Amino acid sequence: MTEETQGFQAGDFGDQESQNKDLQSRGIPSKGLPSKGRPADEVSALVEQRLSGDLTFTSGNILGSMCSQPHPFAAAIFQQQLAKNIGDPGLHPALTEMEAETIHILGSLCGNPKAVGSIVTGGTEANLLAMWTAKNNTPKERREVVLPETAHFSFDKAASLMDLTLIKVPVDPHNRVKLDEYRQAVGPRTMALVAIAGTTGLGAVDPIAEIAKIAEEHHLYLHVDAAFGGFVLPFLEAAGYPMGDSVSGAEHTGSLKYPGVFDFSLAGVSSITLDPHKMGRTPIPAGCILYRDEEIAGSSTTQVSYLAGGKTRQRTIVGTRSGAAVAAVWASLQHIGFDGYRDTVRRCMQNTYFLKNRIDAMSGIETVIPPVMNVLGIRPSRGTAEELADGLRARGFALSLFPGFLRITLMPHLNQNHLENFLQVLQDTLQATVKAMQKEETNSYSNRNQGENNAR
Ligand code: 0PR
Repeated sequence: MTEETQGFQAGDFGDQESQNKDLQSRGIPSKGLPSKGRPADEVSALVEQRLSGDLTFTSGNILGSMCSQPHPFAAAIFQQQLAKNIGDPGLHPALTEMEAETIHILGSLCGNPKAVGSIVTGGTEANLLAMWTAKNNTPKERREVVLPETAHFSFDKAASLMDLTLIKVPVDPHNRVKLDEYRQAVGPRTMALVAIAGTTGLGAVDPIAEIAKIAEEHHLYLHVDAAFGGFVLPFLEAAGYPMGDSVSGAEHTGSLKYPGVFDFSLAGVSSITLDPHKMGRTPIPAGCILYRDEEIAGSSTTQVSYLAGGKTRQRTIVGTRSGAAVAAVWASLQHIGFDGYRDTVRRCMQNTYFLKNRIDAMSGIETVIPPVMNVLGIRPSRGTAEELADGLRARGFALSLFPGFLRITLMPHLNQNHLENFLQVLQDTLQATVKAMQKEETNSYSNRNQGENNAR
């Protein structure tokens, strides 16, 4: 991190005037649209200079993001197809066919070669689409969504946009939704059920087989958010991490018991979100919504009459849509293949266990739950998670902060050197915290003594 960006808070947009002054003091012209365009090499150097303060995946300092450095081949294809707008399929019939094939491949990976769907901007759009489709398939007296309290905030956006009521169900110590309470939350106003295959905070997987049974019993729409898990779970077993049986309620005790089936092979599942731009190694933006069949998906279709190629339809929230993303996802699937994804997952899992074991052996820090996927939660035994996050950030490392713990995502861009480096910094940060605390304790002790002496 450069000195210039150190005081910048995420989400703090700052005030424009002082930002402009700051840029000018660094010799960077900033105010508005220049009347004459600047030469490309000059602007290119400016872009580099302006953005050099951002963290990069390749440095190994980003440990809390669910995105990664895209596969170079996927990035090249993206670049090659930049001009394509798949929102106008009449212009790009071949690309439209390629999207259908991509959906077929991803559907097969999720237990249903006949799935239909779209490549979208990411997990948020996919979850919004799922809730929209559930709404369109359900009478209007039913507007409640039952979901785990760990669900991603995109469902809060869906609720706000579509006037839905979210019934958030607590989770157990393994971060899986509590089934009895989930069952009790289902009622006459329930519109849809949501289960998560890879929670945002800890990568946990809900008991999806049981939830699918509830969906079947009550004829309810069930959406599975596998934005993260969709490109991990199908490869775990082949990577050497055998899947346990979630139906029997097997707990993840750290003895390599992994979650069971999460996908369309469960009859109750109506739709699935999975994000190529997370563990699928593609450039941003690339999410995917899969529906079990045309009957479910059909309700969210908008007919468009005037585009090239005549009447067409859209089933996404956005209109103009990146065709480059579609080509990049298709090309990644072809180039990386099952074995490539299996190897990526294996490497990420090995890194996860490497880090977990080293952190477990360290004093002053512990892991939150045994990892289910390549997501690790850690919390300090002294001081708060916020303090630890700040300490690490001051030393250049970015982790995600959740209530009471920090999230490390062991994404494909991380290697053993990065992790060794991080462990050293983690150790230093923890020691610094302990020292600061000891100093504070000594100070308050000597202040107290001083006070008592003065009183005598
Ligand atoms: N569902 C789940 C389970 C998620 O974890 C996320 C995002 C979404 C849906 C929404 O996906 P999009 O962000 O693609 O719309 N999970 C990450 C998170 O919130 C997103 C992320 C990725 C955030 C990279 C930061 C980052 O650097 O942590």
